[in-house]
Amino acid sequence: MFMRIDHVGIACHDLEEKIAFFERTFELTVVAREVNEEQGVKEAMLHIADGEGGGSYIQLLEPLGPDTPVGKFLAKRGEGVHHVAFGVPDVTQALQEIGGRGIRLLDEKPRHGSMGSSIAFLHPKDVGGMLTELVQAPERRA
Ligand code: V0V
Ligand code: CO
Repeated sequence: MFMRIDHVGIACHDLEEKIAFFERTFELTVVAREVNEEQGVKEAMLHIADGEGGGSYIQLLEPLGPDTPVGKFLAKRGEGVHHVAFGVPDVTQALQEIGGRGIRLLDEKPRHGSMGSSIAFLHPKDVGGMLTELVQAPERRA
């Protein structure tokens, strides 16, 4: 079901400051930036590697406000790992299969994610305390 780890999401107060830290400390490069109103974040993807089915990234997340998933997380827990995202070939099918195994789905259907992907989240309480995201890469156009 999981093809790879697509990204690890890290919650931070100041996106620009964290990007600069990751660039100078780990020599990573930002390959995409987006404001995602629906998810309540301003985010940046830093490229790690390319593999079969897509790349892997660090995703830095700054909340658009306190009453958003990442805003609440920062207030409660402070900066740090917010979620782990797994690459799947078909996010709709993966949701059906995982939901059928009794895991609570935070999204019944896929939503818009970084770099044109389709994403959906699983409840952290049902996955050993880890907020889990499923990512389907966008269709490649010839
Ligand atoms: C909350 N909890 C977490 C957690 N956030 N546990 C692990 N990791 C997290 N990130 C725990 C929390 O401590 C509570 O446990 C319990 O879950 C319920 O949390 P809550 O504070 O009562 O509820 P909320 O309102 O904070 O909601 C939490 C959930 C929410 C996870 C339901 O954040 C959500 O729907 N997230 C999915 C969307 C999202 O995170 N979007 C931002 C990334 P205790 O204290 O009761 O034990 S967007 C993104 O990744 C994009 C765009 C992309 O990849 O392209
Ligand atoms: Co993510």
